[in-house]
Amino acid sequence: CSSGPNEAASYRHSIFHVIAWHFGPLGAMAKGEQPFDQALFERKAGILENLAQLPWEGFQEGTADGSDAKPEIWENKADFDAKADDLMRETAELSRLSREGDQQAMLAQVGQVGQACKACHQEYRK
Ligand code: ASC
Repeated sequence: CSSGPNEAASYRHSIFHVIAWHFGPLGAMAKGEQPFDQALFERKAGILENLAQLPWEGFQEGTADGSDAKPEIWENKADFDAKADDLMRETAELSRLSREGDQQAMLAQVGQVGQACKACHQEYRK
């Protein structure tokens, strides 16, 4: 797998791509664009809980070039890290709720995860 000069950026971008792949159907279920499927939801929520832990080690100093990452990430690292924690916490909650099987709570939590994605993108993605 070739990754170009900025391997850290390629790494984290790949993870976010896989996260978006698994989040897509859950977002569609939450919007009523796809029928609710407990088994699928539970499987993807578990995957997302694990995936959410992976991108952050790719945000090394000096790896903004040629990526969508804004330099502000490294100027506000504590805030960025807090937003990373938010995604990890919200996806862990999604996974926990999926094992309880309360459909309404699960679909509401999809919104919380989406908010965690969005909050970071607004400030730190070009
Ligand atoms: C997605 C996706 C995001 C988030 C965000 C939620 O499906 O790719 O970045 O949801 O749009 O607001």
